[in-house]
Amino acid sequence: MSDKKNQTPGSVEEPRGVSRRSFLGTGAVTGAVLAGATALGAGTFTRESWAAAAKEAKSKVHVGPGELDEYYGFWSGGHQGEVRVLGVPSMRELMRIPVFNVDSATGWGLTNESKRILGDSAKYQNGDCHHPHISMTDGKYDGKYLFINDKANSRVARIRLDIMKCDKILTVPNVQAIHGLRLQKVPYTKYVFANAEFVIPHPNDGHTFDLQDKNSFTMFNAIDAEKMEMAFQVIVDGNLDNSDADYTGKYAASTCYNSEKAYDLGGMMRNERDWVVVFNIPRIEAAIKAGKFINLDGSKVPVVDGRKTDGKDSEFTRYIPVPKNPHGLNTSSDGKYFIANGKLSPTVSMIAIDRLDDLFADRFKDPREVIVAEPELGLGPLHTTFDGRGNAYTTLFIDSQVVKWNMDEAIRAYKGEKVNYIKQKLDVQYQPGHNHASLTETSEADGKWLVVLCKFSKDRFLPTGPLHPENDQLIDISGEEMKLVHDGPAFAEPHDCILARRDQIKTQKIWSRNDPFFAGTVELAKKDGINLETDNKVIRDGNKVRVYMTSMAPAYGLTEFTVKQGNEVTVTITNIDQIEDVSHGFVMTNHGASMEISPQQTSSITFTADKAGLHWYYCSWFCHALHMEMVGRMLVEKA
Ligand code: CUK
Ligand code: CUA
Ligand code: CA
Repeated sequence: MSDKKNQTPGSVEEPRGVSRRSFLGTGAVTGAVLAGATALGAGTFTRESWAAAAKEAKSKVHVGPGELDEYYGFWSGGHQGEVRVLGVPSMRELMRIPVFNVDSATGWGLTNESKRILGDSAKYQNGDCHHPHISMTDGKYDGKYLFINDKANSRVARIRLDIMKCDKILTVPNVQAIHGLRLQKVPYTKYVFANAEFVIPHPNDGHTFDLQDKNSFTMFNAIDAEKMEMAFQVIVDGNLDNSDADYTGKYAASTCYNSEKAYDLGGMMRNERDWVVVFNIPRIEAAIKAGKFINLDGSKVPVVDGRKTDGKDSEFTRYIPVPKNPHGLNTSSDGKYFIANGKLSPTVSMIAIDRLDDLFADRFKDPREVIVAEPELGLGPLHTTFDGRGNAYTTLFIDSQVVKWNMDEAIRAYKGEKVNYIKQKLDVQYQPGHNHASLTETSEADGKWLVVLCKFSKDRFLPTGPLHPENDQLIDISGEEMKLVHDGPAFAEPHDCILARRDQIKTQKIWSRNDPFFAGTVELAKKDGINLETDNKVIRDGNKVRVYMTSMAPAYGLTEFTVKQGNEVTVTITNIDQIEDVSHGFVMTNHGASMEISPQQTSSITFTADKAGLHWYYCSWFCHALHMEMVGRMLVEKA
């Protein structure tokens, strides 16, 4: 049961921290003040109140042995670089999908198949994922793909949800730090919209540090979701943080916290207002079709200029001033609003999407006429999510709370009516960033579960040394009152997650032999005249040796082969088991080589046989009673 003082029914006034808010209201907030406020923001609980809440919660989230979860959750792995698959509400981790990291178990980043997908970017072994999003058709998840950004190396990756493997990675040209990422919802996910966060000079050839120059800017990026190629880029004023798309297919919007184009804390907080920039997708498409675009810094991607000229808007964009360093941008599941979360302002700004046509037709004197409410919610609003029943849930980073509020009532209050739009404030542990309600990004938001991704766990778990896990909390929102039901430790700041109904995700149980994931390897084998399902052969090609074998529990098709010292050895294995769940592995001891070969999969890995001697290889996936005996030997003859 949640604690009485967490609920502020009917109260628009923030019960505590008023002085802190006035601090934040001034233009002179410094990093130190912010950090101080952060440290103050938590701690109104008792061990007893947790214990009571925990007892009631247990029955709700209990998914018994052998039972299946109702929802798939896809979690960003943060700066660890992977995507994790969880079952909700049990919060059990089901799988990990390596993307921007190197994975020892599956061989991601080591195998030839993964290196082909990673392309040039294989040289980076780190990534920083924030925003996982599932492809949509008519505003509903179609279960085909999941897309995720890499802020660290400016990439966007696609995961095929039928096999839960990454199949495409694109480095976005001429920008730095892909952060906000969202998908077109309607009519289908034609575009992946990706914000590049940092302003850089163009060309970025080392000629200047100057960010105020007119050739210093960042760009909004649209990627063709099916081809995973760049579709277009839009130059913007200021910088870009988070984004979302609407339910008409016409508009996308992004927050900007650095309208100042500053490089320091004080500078980035100078303006009382930054903005939300709205992109008119049909106008951008039309301009590109008509050839009205430029190319930038040696890239072939069509670029249009969405900046203002002498205070006049471009045809492609509109800038809507909103208070102070906004962060999250969320489209309400009823399709009516873009909601910008104030961060340094205690408010969120509700932008009426049905006024955007008029905004682009220049029918308003002030672009802020599209704002239909600016409810005051608490300190540090970062992200908002929706239950499909007219309520919104906003994380308050500094207050360490989630606030439930009603959107219609907030609009009435903005018009001057005396309504209490705040329904409840619930303490979370601690400092929440994203929150995500089940199916919230679609027209089917069902208001059952809310996941809150807390940046600090402090005392919630057994201590793990100086580095603490984050705390991903599960909240039951099916009733009138939010109820915290589960604490889930998570590694390295997941930032964001997404929940889909389990019937929306359809996976294959074993690989198809003609899956494109390893088609490149099958192609190479064909050139060697190999039948992968039956042949166990060594092909010698100068300094290169290609070893082909099958695997079937509990044996490899080849239990020995011989190479010369210095040879470049490629081992290609086809798992001819047809039984679900019988995955094999291949590890060549002392050679840094390891990979997964699941039923009907072909995998290959290349290494240098640089040490003369006998080297055992073995199966790493426990596949059979005689799994330990699933071994072979490579003899490396002295050069
Ligand atoms: S961001 Cu991290 S809490 Cu990258 Cu979506 Cu807001
Ligand atoms: Cu095959 Cu263990
Ligand atoms: Ca700012």
